[in-house]
Amino acid sequence: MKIALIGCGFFAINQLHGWKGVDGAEVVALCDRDQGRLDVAAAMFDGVRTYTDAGAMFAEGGFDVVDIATTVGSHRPLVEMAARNNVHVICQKPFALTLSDARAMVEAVAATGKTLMVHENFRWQSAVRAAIDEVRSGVIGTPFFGRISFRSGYDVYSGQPYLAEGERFIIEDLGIHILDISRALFGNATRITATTRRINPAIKGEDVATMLLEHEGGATSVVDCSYATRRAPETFPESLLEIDGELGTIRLDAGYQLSVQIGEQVTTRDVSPPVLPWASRPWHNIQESVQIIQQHFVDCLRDGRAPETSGHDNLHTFALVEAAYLSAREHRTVTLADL
Ligand code: NAD
Ligand code: 89Y
Repeated sequence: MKIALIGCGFFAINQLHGWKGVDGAEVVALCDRDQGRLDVAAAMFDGVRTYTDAGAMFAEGGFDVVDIATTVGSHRPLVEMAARNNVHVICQKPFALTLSDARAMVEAVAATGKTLMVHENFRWQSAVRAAIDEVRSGVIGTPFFGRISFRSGYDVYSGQPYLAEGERFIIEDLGIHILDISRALFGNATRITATTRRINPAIKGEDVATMLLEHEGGATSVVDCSYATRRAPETFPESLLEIDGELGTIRLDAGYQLSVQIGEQVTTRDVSPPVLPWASRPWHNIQESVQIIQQHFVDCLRDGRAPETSGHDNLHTFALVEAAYLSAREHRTVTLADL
């Protein structure tokens, strides 16, 4: 698979390192409007073609997949450009600005018969995946309750200044991942109730969100996110999990400790992610998941199956984001089927 990447910014550097470690993929073209960022990314690859204009890159072609790593405002035009040029697409989260944009983007790629995956990587973090695998194995029976918790005081604004500037922050940026983990564990949600707060006066959007979800299978989950929580140990960027099933419980605790309890029997194992050669703490957890989701995408294309976080699948996660903001704004429970 020949890969072209658009948007060589803060996070794309991880994606570029990730692609180097993926079997069956080769980065052949890079695009960024910013020549300086383009040059930094291009230095990672011998003989890569570079462009400051995505249209020019598509016009020259020569790649099978476009990996869109820009911020959300450009996702719809770039996904639609990719569809017009008949290539497979990976697009970073948040997939779109609105649910109607997201639906149009999914339709545009579906009409070409190509594959669209949203880069929704948190469910692929190896520690989170270990918990998902335990749930899916049925070891604790049918889950009836879950808490997925992400609470931190880590300064995310210095690396991603735009996070401090948008009307929306934590649900759209981070909560989207945590809601997606909840879907991976418990299936689609039918209703959501949310509250939001802004604690940090230096930012525009909300930095705290607490969400209650009812799932189709009958489970209830609590998804809570905060970037206003000072605590030791600082757990960024760990998602902590508690899952109660009819036969037992699963917990992913701070420090990547996974416990499975069946009756009185508790088994705890260390599921710490490796620090890949190009990665650095504390981001290594996220960085590893980037390479895993990229390999998953290539494997899915090779096997002719849909990626777990296909564009179609991600509409459910994206709808939860929209519904959470609506719920918080109108102080009411939102039924997903109404969106
Ligand atoms: P960034 O602003 O650092 O980088 C974006 C780059 O895209 C910039 O260099 C900009 O010049 C370029 N760009 C924008 N529009 C363009 C266009 N039309 N054509 C060519 N280049 C264009 O942003 P970032 O922090 O790297 O975030 C990028 C995306 O990654 C966001 O959607 C963010 O939410 C997401 N992200 C995901 C994770 C994750 O774990 N999945 C983590 C961090 C960020
Ligand atoms: O942008 C966010 C993401 O997707 O993961 C963590 C992050 O970088 C900051 O919240």
